[in-house]
Amino acid sequence: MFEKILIANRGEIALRIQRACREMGIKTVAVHSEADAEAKYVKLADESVCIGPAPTDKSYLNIPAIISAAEVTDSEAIHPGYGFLSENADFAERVEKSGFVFIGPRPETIRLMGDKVNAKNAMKKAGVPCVPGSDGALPESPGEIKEIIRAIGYPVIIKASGGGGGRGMRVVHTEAALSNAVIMTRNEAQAAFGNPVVYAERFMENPRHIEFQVLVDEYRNAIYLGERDCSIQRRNQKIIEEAPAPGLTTRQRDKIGSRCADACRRIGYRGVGTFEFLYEKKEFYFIEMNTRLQVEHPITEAVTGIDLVQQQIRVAAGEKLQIRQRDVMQKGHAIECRINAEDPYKLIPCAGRIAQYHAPGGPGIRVDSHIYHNYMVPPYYDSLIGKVIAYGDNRDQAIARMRIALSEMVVEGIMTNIPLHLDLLYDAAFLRGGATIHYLEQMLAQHKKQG
Ligand code: MV4
Repeated sequence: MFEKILIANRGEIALRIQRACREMGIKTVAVHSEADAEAKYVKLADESVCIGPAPTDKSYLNIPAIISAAEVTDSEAIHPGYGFLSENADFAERVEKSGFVFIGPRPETIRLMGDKVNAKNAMKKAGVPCVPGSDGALPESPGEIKEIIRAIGYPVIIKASGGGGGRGMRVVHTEAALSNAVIMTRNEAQAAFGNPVVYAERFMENPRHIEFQVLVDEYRNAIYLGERDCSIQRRNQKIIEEAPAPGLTTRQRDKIGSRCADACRRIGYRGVGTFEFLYEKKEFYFIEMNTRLQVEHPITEAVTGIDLVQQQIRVAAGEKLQIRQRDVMQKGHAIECRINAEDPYKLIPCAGRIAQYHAPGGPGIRVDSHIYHNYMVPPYYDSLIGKVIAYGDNRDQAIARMRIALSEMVVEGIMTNIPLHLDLLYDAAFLRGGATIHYLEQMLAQHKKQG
C-alpha cells in the first residue's frame, strides 16, 4: 500500500480524498495555487507545495509543476480527483512515465472513452444499449450525411467525438438545417477539442439522466454499485442528485448494471467509472462514460456503504476487490444538494469571505465541504463550496432530513443556492420523483413569470 499520495486537486474533493488517505494511514501531499494557500486541506496535509499562481492553467492544470511536486515530496501515487486533469490521458501517461501511480484507469482507456465515437462502438459491442444514430463518425459527403440522418429520423443531435459533458452539440430539426449544422459543429469541435470528428444521434426530447457506478480491479473483477438520477440540472450543471433512481425496478437495475460491468471486463477497465444514460419510456440509452470519480459519489457510498475513494486507492495499489456483486446491497435512499457560491436565480457566481458558517448535522446528514468561518471563497474556480448529503430509510425521510439540514445551514458573507434547493425540496413535481432533465429550467421559467 502507498505511504504517500499527492492530491492533484482543490476544494471539497481534495479534503474528501485526504480523509480517505488518513483513514488508511497514508500520508498526504496537498498541492495548491497561491489563492488556496489558506485552504483547509492544505493545513491538514502532511506536506503542501505551492504549484503556481491562481489561474488554473498556471496551477491545477500545470502538469510539470504537479509532477515536480510529487518528486520533491517523494509521493508514490497521484489522485486527480474530478475535473482539472482527471480525464487527461496525457497527464496520466506522464505521471506513469515519471514513475508514479496514476489513481485511475490506464491512459489508453481514458483516451478511448474520451473519444465518444470509439466509446459508443465499444459499448455497442458489449451489449450496452446505445442511442440510435450514425454508425460511427459522420462521413464528409453531404449526400451521404443526408441519407444517414433520414434513416435515423429528425430531430437529431450532432455531437463532437472529442466533446462530452454538453460541449460541442447541436440539435437539428429539419433537413434544410442539416449541412450547416454539421459544418458549424465540426468547426467548433476542431477549435475546442482539436478533433473535427462528429457523429449523430436521434434527439431525445425529454429524458431523465441516470448514471451507473462501476468499480473494477486490475484482475478484471468488475461490479456495479447501482445508479444515480442526475436529472435536476441546469446548463449541464447538476444541482441535486439521488440514489436510487425513483421508479427503477431491481430487474432494470441488474440488467443494465451487469451490462456495464461486462463492458468493463471487455475493455480492461480499472478503477471507478460512470456510465451515463438517457432514460425515456422505460428504456436506457448509453451516451458516454466518465473515467473519473464524480462529484456525486457520496450518495452511492451512502446507499451501498462502500467507500469509493478507498476502493480507488486499493485498486491502484494492485489489490484484488474484496467485494463480489452478490455482496452489493443498496439500502435506503440518499440525496445530494450541491452548495454553490452563486446567486441561484441570476446564476452569477459570487466569491467573498464567509462571515458566518454553521454546518448542519443530525441523523443521516453528511457535509463534504472545505469552507470555514472567515474562509475567502476565491473567484478563480468553480463555485462549488460544498455538498450536503441526506440519507434515509426511504426517499421521503431523505427529503425530510435534507429540508431540516438546509434550513439549519448558515453561510453568510456570500450568496448561495440554498434557497433554490429549498424551492425544489418543496416542489410537487420534484416530490413525485422522476423529473426529467428539462424540469429545473421549466420551473425557473415559471418562477420568472410569477416574478
Ligand atoms: C443527448 C440529449 C438528447 N438526446 N443526446 C448533454 C451532455 C452530455 N452528457 C450529453 N447530453 C445530452 N445528450 C441525445 N441523443 C440531451 C443531452 C442533454 C443532457 C443530458 C443529460 C443531462 C443534462 C442534459 C442537458 C442538456 C442536454
